[in-house]
Amino acid sequence: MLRNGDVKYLVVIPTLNEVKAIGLVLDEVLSLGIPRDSVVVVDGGSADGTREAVALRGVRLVDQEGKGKVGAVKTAARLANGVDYVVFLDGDYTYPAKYIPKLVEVARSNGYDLVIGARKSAEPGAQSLLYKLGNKVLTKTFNLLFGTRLSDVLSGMYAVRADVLRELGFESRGFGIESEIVTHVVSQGYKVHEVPIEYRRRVDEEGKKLGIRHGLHILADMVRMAWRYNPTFFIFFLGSLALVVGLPLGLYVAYHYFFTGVKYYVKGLVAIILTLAGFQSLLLAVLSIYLKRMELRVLRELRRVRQG
Ligand SMILES: Nc1nc2c(ncn2[C@@H]2O[C@H](COP(=O)(O)OP(=O)(O)OP(=O)(O)O)[C@@H](O)[C@H]2O)c(=O)[nH]1
Ligand SMILES: [Mg+2]
Repeated sequence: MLRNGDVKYLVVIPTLNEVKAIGLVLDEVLSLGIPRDSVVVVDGGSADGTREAVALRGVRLVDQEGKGKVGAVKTAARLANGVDYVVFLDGDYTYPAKYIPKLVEVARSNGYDLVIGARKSAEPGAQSLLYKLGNKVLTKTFNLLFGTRLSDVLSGMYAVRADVLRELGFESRGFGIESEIVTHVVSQGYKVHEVPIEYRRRVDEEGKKLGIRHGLHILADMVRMAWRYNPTFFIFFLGSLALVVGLPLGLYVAYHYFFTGVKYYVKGLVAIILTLAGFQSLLLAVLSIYLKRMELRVLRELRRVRQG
């Protein structure tokens, strides 16, 4: 496998019916001097000549296990034995391959576990308004849920440490895999970094697979993973909600009790329960932040000890 300084990496290109683009992608990757045996196409069952285009260039093609892009990444994790990093790159010629060595170099020299190629400038027409908006909303939601400040969580181009990739549960569906990787990385105290890259328009507009439904799936997966990896946000949110309703209601009941003599028993009881539950949730959220910080410290220390 390829060495970049003293790191080995494997370039993985997931494809599903990308016959018009995959040849361009492979030619671009190989033109960088990356050896053929460091490149693998993980295919999801293309039936349009993609497989032949790959074979023509002497690049290895592996059939993915399971379904969806998540299946391709899972397969890649299995293939990445003996390398330090895996660099993913979509097979639709939208991501410039020239950033492959840079992503690895930035990861290696700074000790980052994940380096995302963040789409900073897009060729006109590369992203529809809806696509752009969806991407922004999902990235902002991710930042809110996990306390990060990333700009492109769903990028299809990134370098990730191979052993970190192998730790994943692969529980997301399809295109949610990118956010699952970032979730795992940030919640286990690994280090993530972004490198700005450009984004091209698809060569094959008809090859588009993403729609609103996919965006909603990604969102649902994010929330599910936040609940499991980092419930602080939810406890805080529910607690705040209870207080926002409970406190004014309590004031209303108290006002009438003292100034008009009207006694609201049920409303009073509800206000007390909501206010108490709200305060307790906020305290719990603080506690869980401390626990999370402690977990991260322990994990980092464990890793340091293991590395000797
Ligand atoms: N192996 C595999 N690859 C897939 C699968 N679904 C999509 N891909 C590939 O994953 C990459 C990203 O998919 P795209 O459809 O380009 O998704 P996107 O870039 O978010 O959105 P558009 O380019 O606008 O469609 C492409 O190279 C696809 O061919 C799948 O089920 N299995
Ligand atoms: Mg694409």
